[in-house]
Amino acid sequence: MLHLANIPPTAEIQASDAAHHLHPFTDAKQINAQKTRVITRAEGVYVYESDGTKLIDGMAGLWCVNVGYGRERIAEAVHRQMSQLAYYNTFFQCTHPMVTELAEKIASVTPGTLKHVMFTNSGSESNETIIRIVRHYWGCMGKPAKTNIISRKLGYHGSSMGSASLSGMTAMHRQGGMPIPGIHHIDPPYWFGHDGEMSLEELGLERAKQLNTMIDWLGEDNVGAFIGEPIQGAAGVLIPPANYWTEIQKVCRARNVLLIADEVICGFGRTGKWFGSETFGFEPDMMALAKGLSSGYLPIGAVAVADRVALPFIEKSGEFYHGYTYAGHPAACAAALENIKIIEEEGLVENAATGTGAYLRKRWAELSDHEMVGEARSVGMIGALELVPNKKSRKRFADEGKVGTMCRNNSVKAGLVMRACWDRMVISPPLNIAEHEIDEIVSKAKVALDATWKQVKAEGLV
Ligand code: PXG
Repeated sequence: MLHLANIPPTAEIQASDAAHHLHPFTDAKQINAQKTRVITRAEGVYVYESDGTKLIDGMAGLWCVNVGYGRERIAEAVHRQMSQLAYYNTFFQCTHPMVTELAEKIASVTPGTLKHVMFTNSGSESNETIIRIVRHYWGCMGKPAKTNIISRKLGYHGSSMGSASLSGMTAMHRQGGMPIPGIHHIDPPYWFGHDGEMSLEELGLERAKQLNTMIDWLGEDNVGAFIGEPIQGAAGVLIPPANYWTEIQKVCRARNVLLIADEVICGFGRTGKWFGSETFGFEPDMMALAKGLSSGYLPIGAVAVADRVALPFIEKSGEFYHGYTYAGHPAACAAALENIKIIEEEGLVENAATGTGAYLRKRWAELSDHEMVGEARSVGMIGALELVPNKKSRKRFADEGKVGTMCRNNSVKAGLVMRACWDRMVISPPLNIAEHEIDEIVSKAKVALDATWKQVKAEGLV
């Protein structure tokens, strides 16, 4: 294994970080006062801090390191590619072997007729590209008013103006002119969080009905697309009722509205099939991809487009005035190709479904016995715990997010990276995790839950 020499002392890194580095989704004043944790290396499912602290990474980085850390063969593939062709663009009648090979590979692993791929550098850019394609597509089809796009509250689609507008996070919208015109949000299919007494199936039907009502309200000729994550990750792993996506698909097809799956988290095996839309039985017209596409080894994203959209679009679009300098970057494509080879060779998709994924789901479900856990849910290798003051009801803690943050801090103290989405604790580990490592996640999660419950009671939060 390679070791990087000359890492400066931790205090020096933290001081430099505070002085010069503005972090994403962070209160800078608060973090500078607290000091950052410095991660210096990672191997398998473990990350290491500068002081040697070892953490088991229940989050695969940020929902992305599907093949685990330390894959020398990805580093070697990138090195080979950079030595041969470090960069060239794919504008102006040019292409290169890596980008065509990756486009063909994506077309082969995606279901149905998603045979056409436009490259980006992130999930945000993939969704930004989707907004551009939807609007130009309908313009080309002689329906230029179909500019409106419907998404869900609590959805997360990225942080650029368009993708943050698609996102249903009101705190983001409040920070500056969002959503942009033409984006509308309906309620998410979040059973545990809904205030009423609907069954799962009733909730699935009701949410699809909401989509239909929104289309009625906007007018069918003004609605271009509906977009959603198969499982809403950043909201706290909201797993929809089994009938939800098929009902949504019925509405989209009946109303001539494109159906778009944001597969940035769910794609590349996370849910036990290659794509979350396969797990939930629907056929999107477009997919947003990123994260697991390269397991985060290099930044790359993509939009996969089905024949029924791509073929008429290609025929009628003329020049599509959209694209990024680094789209289809040769080194990022090399990383993605090697990553997909690993997923295939090691059977990581099947592993998430029936191998260690099945073990993870069994062990994760045991956590529902804990006094503070209202629900322990999971699919494939993604899961969540609902933290509640009284497990007999779905009622929340008064100050939403406070207890989740406590639990997150206790979890890191116990040696486990588990993320808090408000009061929902989530995991999304590398897909090659071993059973004994799952045992470690579950036992450390229990330690964190116990410590948090004690604190909650001591502070009178129940
Ligand atoms: N779509 C989905 C479904 C995502 O989860 C994006 C798009 C945007 O991808 P980029 O590559 O532009 O970040 C994401 C990203 C969190 C968290 O706090 C989640 C994401 C990003 C940052 C933080 O859980 N997901």
